[in-house]
Formats: sequence, structure tokens, C-alpha cells
Amino acid sequence: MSTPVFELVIRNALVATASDTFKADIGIIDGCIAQLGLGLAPGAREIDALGRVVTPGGVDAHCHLDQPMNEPIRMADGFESGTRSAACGGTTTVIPFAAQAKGQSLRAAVEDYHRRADGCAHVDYAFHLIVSDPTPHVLNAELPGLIREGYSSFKVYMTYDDLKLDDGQILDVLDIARQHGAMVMIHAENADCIEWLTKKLEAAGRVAPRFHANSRPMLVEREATHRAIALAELVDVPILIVHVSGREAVDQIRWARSHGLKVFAETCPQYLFLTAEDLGLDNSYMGARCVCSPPPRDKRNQEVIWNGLADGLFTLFSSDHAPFKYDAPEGKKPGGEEVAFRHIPNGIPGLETRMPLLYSEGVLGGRITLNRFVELTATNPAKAYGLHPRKGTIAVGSDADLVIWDERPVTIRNEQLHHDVDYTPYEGIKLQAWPGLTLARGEVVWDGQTFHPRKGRGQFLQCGQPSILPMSKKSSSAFT
Ligand code: DUC
Ligand code: ZN
Ligand code: ZN
Repeated sequence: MSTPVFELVIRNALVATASDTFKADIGIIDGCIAQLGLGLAPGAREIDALGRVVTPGGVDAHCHLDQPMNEPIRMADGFESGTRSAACGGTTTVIPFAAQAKGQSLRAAVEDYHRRADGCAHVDYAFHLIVSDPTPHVLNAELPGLIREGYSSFKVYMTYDDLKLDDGQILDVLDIARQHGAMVMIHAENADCIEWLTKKLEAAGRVAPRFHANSRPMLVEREATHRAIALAELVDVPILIVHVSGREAVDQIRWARSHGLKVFAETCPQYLFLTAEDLGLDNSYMGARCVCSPPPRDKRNQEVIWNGLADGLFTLFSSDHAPFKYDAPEGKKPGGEEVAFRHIPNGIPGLETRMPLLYSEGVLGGRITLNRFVELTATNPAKAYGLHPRKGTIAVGSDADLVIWDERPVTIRNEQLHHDVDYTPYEGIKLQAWPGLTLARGEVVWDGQTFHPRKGRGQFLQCGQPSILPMSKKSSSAFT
């Protein structure tokens, strides 16, 4: 037997990237892809992928892990369980949020978040920032410094009392993003409309979880999406509208694109697989499990989201994993009580199910191509946040973050997932595929049956500038 050249060779893979599908062996050295081609020299270890699709490991560019909450609420997943769950679902890079509390320095928020992550993650991670208090010091000193240090994307909220910015503050943040080449993610819902509707519903005694959806109808999202687009147009800077839920926001984004504006859009599994009925048909509290914002809509809107995934409207497909236990005083029953919908923590788990849901129902269901799947789940998120080509593709020099897919029937059961949440909103959904193997920088983290832990394997990644063509509204092509 000849001396091994590679540490690991994946043989006979059907490699899928965002642009191509081809047969190749993948030779791995030092956690990176060293060679791609047929008939590669031997590896110290070999895995035969004959007849199986191999995609880049997923980049989940919108998830919340161990984000500080108001007492008694606490997120169920931190970096350990969150990245464990990610790995078992084929995701090898996560980008959660270092959130600034009002009055807090943004840098202090970043330092605190590093302490929460250090030595805990099983897969690589970067941070977005949440800017909730854009003081002159934050805007002019902290943000430019942090962008240079690899925190080049930040989320701003148009709703949530603790986080929301007014239009003038959003303009200030957009202006900094323009000057320093950062990406701004916008949570677009009109806070005043939500508050007005919530008070009306409360006055009528309509406080069960299902009324969460009534308090945030699509026009609330449509109006804020329209306003966010106008603010970005005024500053002349690209923006990303996150977690788009249905037709009305989609129409605004299509309008913006047709006028040459650089408006990118993200959607999430909950807008394909859940509807407002999952928040309950009666006054049962079980619907609290699916309370998230924007809320899931209806079947017709699911189709609109599928179409946007297929035709290029959406740039990113993320989980918005925001993990709260259902039956817990720190979760969906704050202090142990069944509370009115306004007090239910918003968010659902989804890190582990994001990739399999889209692969199975999107690719195998004939709704999107395999290459588009790769683009949405790995390549574009890596490009949008300056991690490409190290992440998000299968190419010589890229990290060996890979998923070998098993095409076999699987029924989603929470007991088989690896997060620390006591439910999944996707319980019982039948899929046709699941990751049969996940490699994180060349190490097997998931073999289709068993998770292979190594806390601290995951490294912090500095994000670069988005690889987007000139920051001008004149350019039409999204990514380089
Ligand atoms: N909505 C958000 O904006 N973030 C986390 C979860 C949610 O439902
Ligand atoms: Zn949000
Ligand atoms: Zn979110």
C-alpha cells in the first residue's frame, strides 16, 4: 500500500456547489480541501460517497444562542448545544448575535459574548452585532473599530421595546454601514401598529397564543419593509430584510429590486412549513411553541416564499433559531405561568432541521435545484458576511466543511434532535433525506447516527466585507 498523501479522501462524491455539479474525490489536508479530482492519491482515511451528493457544510447566518434575556427568560441553547445541533443537521458555521443592551457599550456586549462562546463551540462561528443604542460614541468610535476587527454585519430592529430604533437612528446606522462597507440586517415590523393591535386584542380578552398572529398581520411587515427600503435608498446602501414571511413583504422587495435598489432578502423554514394555525385553532396554550415574529402565515404565502426561493428573490435561507423550552419557567411559560401572548418569548428552534427540510422538500421535492440549495444555505451566507471562499463552497483552499447526504425516509422527532429544547415545531414531518456525515474542517462531527463532540473545536471567524459588487444602487448583480 502506498504512503497516504491526504489525511482524508472522500471518494466518488457527487459534488454540488452553487454553480456546478460534478463527480470528484475530495482530498483533505490540515482541515482544508487540498485537491479535487478523479483518482486522487490515497488518504490515511477514506470514505466512499459513491452515488451520494456532497454539499458544502451549511452556514446558518441567523440564529440566536445564549443571547441575554430579561429575567426569568433564558435561551435553551448556548454555543455547546446549539453548535452540536447545528452539526447534526449539516451546518458547520453559525452566526449568532452579540446584542447591545440599551445603555451598554457595544464593545462590552461583544466581549461578554466571546466569554459565552469561548471553548464551547463544536463548529466555527462568527458574530453579528445587534445595535440597540446608537449613541455618537457607538456610531463613530465603536462600530468602525468593530467592523475593522471582523464584526461587519449588524441587525437593527423596528420593533421590540428593548431593541427598536426610530427612523433617524436607523439612518445613522445605515450611514455608518455605507462608510465602512458593513451589512445591515433589518427586522421589519411596525412597532406602533403591533402595540395598538395588542392593546385592542387584550381589551377584548383575546390573549391566547394564536392572537400573536392577529397582532402582527402582514401589513405591519409590509409597511416596515417599505420604510426600511426607503431609508436605505436615502442613504444609498444595501440592506438585508431578514425573516420575510409572505407576499406583502415580498412585493415590496420585488418593487425595490425592479427599481435597481440593492435590497437582499432572507427567509426561514417556518414560513415554508408552518402556518398561523400552528399557533392554535382554539385557546390552547400549546400554540406558544410556534410563537415567533413575524408569525407564520398561510398556505398561499408558503407558495409565495417557495417561489421566491426558486426565482432568486431570496438570497439567504436561515433558521432564526431562537430556542426557548416550552414547559419551563425560563421559556414559553415565564415564571411557570401560561401568560398572555405579548409575554411569550418569541422564537422557535430550527438549527438542526433547516438543511434537511430544504434539501428534502426543496431539492428532492423538485422546487429548487441542488445548486440553488447550496447557494441559499451556504454560499450566499458566506458571501454576505465576508466568509467566502473559506466557507460556503467546495474548492481547493476552502475549509473541509462538508455534508454527505443520505437519501432515506426520516420522520422528524424531537427526541432525535440535539438541541436543548423540549420540542420541535416540525415534529412528525416526513422527510426524504438527512445528513449522513458532517465534516467540520476535516473532522467528523456527525456520522449519521452519532454526534462526535469536541467542545472548543469551533473557532471564532472574523468576517470581512460582504462580497457584493459596488455599493451603488446602479449595479444590478448581487454577488461577485
Ligand atoms: N423573532 C426575532 O426577531 N428574533 C428571534 C425570534 C423571533 O421570533
Ligand atoms: Zn428579527
Ligand atoms: Zn432573529
